[in-house]
Amino acid sequence: SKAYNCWLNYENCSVGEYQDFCNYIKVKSTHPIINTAIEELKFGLNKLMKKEPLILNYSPKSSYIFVGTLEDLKNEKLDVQIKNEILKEDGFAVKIVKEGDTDVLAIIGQNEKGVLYGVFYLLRAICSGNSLNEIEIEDGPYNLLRIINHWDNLNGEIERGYAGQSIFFKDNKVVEDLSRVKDYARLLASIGINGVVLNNVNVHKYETELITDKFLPDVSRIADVFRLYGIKIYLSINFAAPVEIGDLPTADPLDERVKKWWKEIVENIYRYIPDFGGFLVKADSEFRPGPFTYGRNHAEGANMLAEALKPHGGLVFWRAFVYNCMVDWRDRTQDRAKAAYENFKPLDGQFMDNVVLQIKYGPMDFQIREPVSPLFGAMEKTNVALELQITQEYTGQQKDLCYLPTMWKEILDFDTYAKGKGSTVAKVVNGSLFGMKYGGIVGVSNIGDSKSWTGHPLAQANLYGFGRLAWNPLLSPKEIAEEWTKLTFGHDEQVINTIVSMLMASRDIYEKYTAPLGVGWMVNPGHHYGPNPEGYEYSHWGTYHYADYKGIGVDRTVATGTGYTAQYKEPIASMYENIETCPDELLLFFHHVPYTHKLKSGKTVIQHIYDTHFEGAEEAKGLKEKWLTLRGKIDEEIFEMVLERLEMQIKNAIEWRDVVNTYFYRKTGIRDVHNRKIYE
Ligand code: BDP
Repeated sequence: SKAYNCWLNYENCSVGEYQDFCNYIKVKSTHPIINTAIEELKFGLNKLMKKEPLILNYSPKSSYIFVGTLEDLKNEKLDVQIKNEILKEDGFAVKIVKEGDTDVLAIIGQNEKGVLYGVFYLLRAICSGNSLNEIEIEDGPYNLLRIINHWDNLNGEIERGYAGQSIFFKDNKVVEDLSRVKDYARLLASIGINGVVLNNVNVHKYETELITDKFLPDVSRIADVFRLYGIKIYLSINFAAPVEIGDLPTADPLDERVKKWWKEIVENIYRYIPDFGGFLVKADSEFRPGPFTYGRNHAEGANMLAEALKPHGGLVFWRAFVYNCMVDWRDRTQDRAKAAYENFKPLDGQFMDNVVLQIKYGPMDFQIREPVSPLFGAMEKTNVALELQITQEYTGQQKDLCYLPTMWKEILDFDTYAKGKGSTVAKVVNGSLFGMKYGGIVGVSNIGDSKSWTGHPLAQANLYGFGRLAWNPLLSPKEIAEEWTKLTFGHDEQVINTIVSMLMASRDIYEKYTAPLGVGWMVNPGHHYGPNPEGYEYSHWGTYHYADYKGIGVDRTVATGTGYTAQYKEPIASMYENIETCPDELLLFFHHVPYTHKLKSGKTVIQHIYDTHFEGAEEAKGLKEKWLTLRGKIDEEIFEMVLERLEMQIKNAIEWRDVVNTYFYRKTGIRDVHNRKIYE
């Protein structure tokens, strides 16, 4: 179905002025990834022209498309000038060049993956209606590592998954039929993804064995599928594996037996999967085991694994999501936001060069509004990667529309001032700011075995946008939304304008009807959907807002609070520390204020809460109104699927509005100045 084909449906468009080039494809290489590239080009052009191009290994008499690497080009007589800083790893060029008198559309990759990306670029350009004059490009990824994390369990469930069951695992086995995995690999390669972690960071009993002979033959089948699309696979591991599945009495990373155990495990993995990417590790976090158990630090833990992987070219993604999830809520000096920095800053410089510290974008946990983690400006001698959550755990669970590239772009553009002005997160995580070897962007997957992959068909835009921003963080969220909408729904102006405007407004709308002013949470504990203003207020997870009858917010200042603001560089530290300069949208993240505190907008905090909640719920209704104008203009199945979700969103938004407004009215006794109905 159309929902299944996502942005690769090649409908609603045609080859147009590209026609002359598209009858012949010349390729000499038989590299498996080039074969994939040819297969994709053939498939796409066939759909666009309703006719198969001919594949040749010689030059035809008329115009054609040349496909090959820079290396392949050496044997050709094409007159190609490549100016760019000779195409970064995985980069490509698409150009119209001459061979004698013949015009040739050349797709040239820095490597085979680059060729595949070039093919997808060409197909995207044709389907976006870009004219032949605009086709020329030399492009390379901004980030070396563009990775998707799956939180899939072997029993087929997906932790925080809102789009069905795993496409990899079922009944504690790898699925037999991997055709869906292949379709997934196509989608990912088309947006430049080059790595996938197959299993959940919470590695339970069965998953611990994924690294053993019991599962490796099947895991390697998955690797075989992804390999053809230039995607490496990685596995999440259990730090206590030597104890749990080995015979060792300890998992102490400095113990020789433990080192040897991991070395052998890793050697065995590479026997099955010669291009295995490496490990992802959640250690000493939310009851997962880690080096702390043995009195070791996280550099010692990570390096032990890195040493085992190094000879094979493997990486360790070590997560910075380490905090005490058993905080005493009565102790106001405790601050979960400080944990990642406190744990990892002192270790800067101690990690091996094949360790990548994977840092969630904010200091808490994927809220709709958080400041950017101060760790990004602080690790100057460590490879780092930015972790985003594509799956909408706290952002509407793929029932509510929430286009996330708008948020991600703010994060990537955030200036850490680590080396003066212009030290953006984008530059930190691609390694350029501090001259690091590895860097990149990681996203927790939002797909499952649902018909549309993502449950909410419009949530496909988040996966698409993730890949596009990981490739090029300089793109704007709006450009990406337009591109995605055209590829998915075609070129009808009204369709494009309507969907793009819905996507672009959606993050603000969601923020308006949920937790206000950066305070976060207020969700139902456990599953995290729907409002519950004190759901986590007296629990040990460390996610408090401290609302009482006088005020709300967390004082994280140095002057009177937890001192978190000091983890930022100047001038950011002072900007947050000072209530006058702290941005409204993060006020309650950094300050505890009375409800009558005036925001920069001129409104009091309490009135802002009322207003945004009334507005948010109305705007959620407005999304449905907009969508209804598209009836008959887009695929009916998708239309209905989205409509159903928009109705769920309206219900959710109304519930949030009423619960949050009532909660604050009761806390404060302060009336809404407009006297709207609040359920007292
Ligand atoms: C939280 C999720 C939990 C994950 C954890 C993590 O609620 O399911 O295991 O993050 O990232 O957001 O490890």
